[in-house]
Amino acid sequence: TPSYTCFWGVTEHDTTHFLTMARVFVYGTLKKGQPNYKHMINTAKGLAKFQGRGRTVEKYPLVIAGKYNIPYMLNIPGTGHHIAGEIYSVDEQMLQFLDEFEGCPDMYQRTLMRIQVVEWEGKGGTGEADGVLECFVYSTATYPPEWVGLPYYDSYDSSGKHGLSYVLRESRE
Ligand code: PCA
Repeated sequence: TPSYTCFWGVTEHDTTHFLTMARVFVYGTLKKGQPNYKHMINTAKGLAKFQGRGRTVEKYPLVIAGKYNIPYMLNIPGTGHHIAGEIYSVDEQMLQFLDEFEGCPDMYQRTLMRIQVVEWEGKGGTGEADGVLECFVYSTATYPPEWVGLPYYDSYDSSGKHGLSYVLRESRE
């Protein structure tokens, strides 16, 4: 009987990077269909393997802020909504790219948060009995205080009815 090795949801078929894979939960422009998803599938930046959908166990304020209409999860647990997003396993190269791309640690800080798995990709469980995973998330604690007064969302869509269209990095002045 063949036995399966499964580390952080990465199966034997792609264990070449298993020592350095990290779980990342994305809730903003890095999600499928959003303006920066292209970076997640650019193998020149490293590897990102989609693992499923999730939502934050804690509530947080998700706002769209600044002149470029950037989505930010404010690091204020207990305020706002459970935030919907996607769970990826990423290698060290992609994690390094994402840190730089997200302006970490100035704009966002990457911290571990508990994520409830909503829908898992493919067969097999998460490796956690209760379906809750610790994932890295880019949220911010370095925001202007007035952002707390902006509308809070429970999921992000750049073309949502809020009408605040995201300005790509390459289009900013
Ligand atoms: N990019 C990161 C943080 C917010 C954003 O637009 C993400 O999608 O999770």
